[in-house]
Amino acid sequence: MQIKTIKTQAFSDQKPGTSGLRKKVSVFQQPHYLENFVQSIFDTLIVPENAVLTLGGDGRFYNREAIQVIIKMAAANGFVKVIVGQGGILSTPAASHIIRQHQTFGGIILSASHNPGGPDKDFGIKYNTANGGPAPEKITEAIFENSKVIQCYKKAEIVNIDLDVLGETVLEGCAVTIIDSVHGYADLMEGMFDFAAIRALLTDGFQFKFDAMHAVTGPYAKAIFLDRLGAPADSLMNCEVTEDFGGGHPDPNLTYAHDLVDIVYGMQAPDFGAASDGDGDRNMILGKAFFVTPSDSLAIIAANAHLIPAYKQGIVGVARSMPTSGAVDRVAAKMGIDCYETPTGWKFFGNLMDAGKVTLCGEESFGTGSNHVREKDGLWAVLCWLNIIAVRKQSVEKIVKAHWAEYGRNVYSRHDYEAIPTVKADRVIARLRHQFDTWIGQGFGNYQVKACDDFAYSDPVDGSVSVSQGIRILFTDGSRIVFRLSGTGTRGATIRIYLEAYDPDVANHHLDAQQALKELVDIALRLSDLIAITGQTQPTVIT
Ligand code: VG1
Ligand code: CO
Repeated sequence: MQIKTIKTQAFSDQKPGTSGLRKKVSVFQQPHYLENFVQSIFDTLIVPENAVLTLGGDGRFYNREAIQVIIKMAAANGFVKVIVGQGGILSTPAASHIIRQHQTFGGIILSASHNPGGPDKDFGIKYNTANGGPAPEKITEAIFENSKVIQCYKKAEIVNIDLDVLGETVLEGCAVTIIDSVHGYADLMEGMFDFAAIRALLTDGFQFKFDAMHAVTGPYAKAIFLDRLGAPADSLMNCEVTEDFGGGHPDPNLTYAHDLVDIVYGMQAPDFGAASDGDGDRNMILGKAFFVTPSDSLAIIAANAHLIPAYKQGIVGVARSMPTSGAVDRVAAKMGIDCYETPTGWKFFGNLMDAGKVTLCGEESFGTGSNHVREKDGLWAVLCWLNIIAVRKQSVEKIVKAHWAEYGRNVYSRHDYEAIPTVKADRVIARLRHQFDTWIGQGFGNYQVKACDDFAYSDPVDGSVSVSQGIRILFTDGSRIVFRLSGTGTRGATIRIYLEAYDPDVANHHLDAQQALKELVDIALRLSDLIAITGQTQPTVIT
């Protein structure tokens, strides 16, 4: 195999964010841009002999081109084999599973997740390690350092691989294997859940609707819900993967999954609705005209996990990202298991799962998962709910309200202010950081501040410390306001305000979350001075 060493110049903007490097497609299309980042990944790793790489993406625009480039670079950088999902397709959880199942050295996942796709939209790339999870911060930081000093990259002079034909192409020194993108993952799911009970539910009049949002879970949903579970074909919507995700924003929340939301809140509402995001790791769970917050979903799955075959022996512990509501903490306390609070991003859960400290984990951003892989997993969450419903034979709303009655309700919402000029967003955060000490002990309306900090996390497994993970204002009644800057946006900066009010009283449970949180919103805006600094009077997205 001929290997070409190509001279290049460093780009200064290749710092991986919460979940890899995300940029506009046009940025990735600059000469050497993708190659530089991929070489920076490989330069960070000590690739052993016989190393195998897993490779796939969510099918968005530029996926196929990037895969051809990465195959050539992996071959030139000493990988003896690259396992690629057919058509270049692998959902993020499926890629995590393949890394683990085939014990590959690592994997490269091409996705900008819930960000829109298309020639003038977003693309992304991230590296996952041998445990199947996103590379930890020390690796992503090393990749960034390498990207700043890179001078050349290596590419094998080989022909493009036909990504659509299953099987192995043996090139001199490196084999490329195209595998079925869905099969192994569907087997994993079938082994974890009570498919017979779910099949009985779905074929017995229970109305189910799943929206793949024109993104990667389409083929997975067909294989699992139609072929293996016998759901009627019209249970699925938007299940053809297109390079621009149907021109939509593949983010499963009440704002962007409007096709599904209209149905679930309409005259012919099904019993259960669910959606997943661009790369298949997020999920939204809905009942008949009823929305389940992701934080509640995590808590309810934890409380009912014993009903699912994979967890019938119980769960060892749970973890949630810091901004995620404390609903799961209450379940853990009652079960007498540990609950960990980590910074935002799935990479922080990996160590806890590898060390056997947690079984389930989740984030308020529509991410839920378990130790079956090392990524959040949208379809897995949907199957959890279907399995729980099949056993409990109750509606989504009934299950949630019974949960609130038992544990109290953590009323929750996130307000996002997107596309703010970076300097202004930084000013909002800097101001908060500067002032929060003075608020401790002060009263604001019905709320009194107990503590404030800038969240820092010390990993209980490897001792690594991550600082500046979000400003927390904690009130004496258990309510919270959290401010954080997004690490996944590609346009300016995004300020996220996370609002949580603990409500122990069942009588208030009919309350609309936005109403219940109104006073906290006012306090958040007042303390941050966000409107005056940014000029933005309303959040762009509320979830
Ligand atoms: C967002 C979410 C975070 C999630 C991350 C990646 O990050 O808030 O919880 O882990 O996206 O999810 P940020 O930094 O923009 O708040 V995905 O589905 O984009 O891989
Ligand atoms: Co995602």
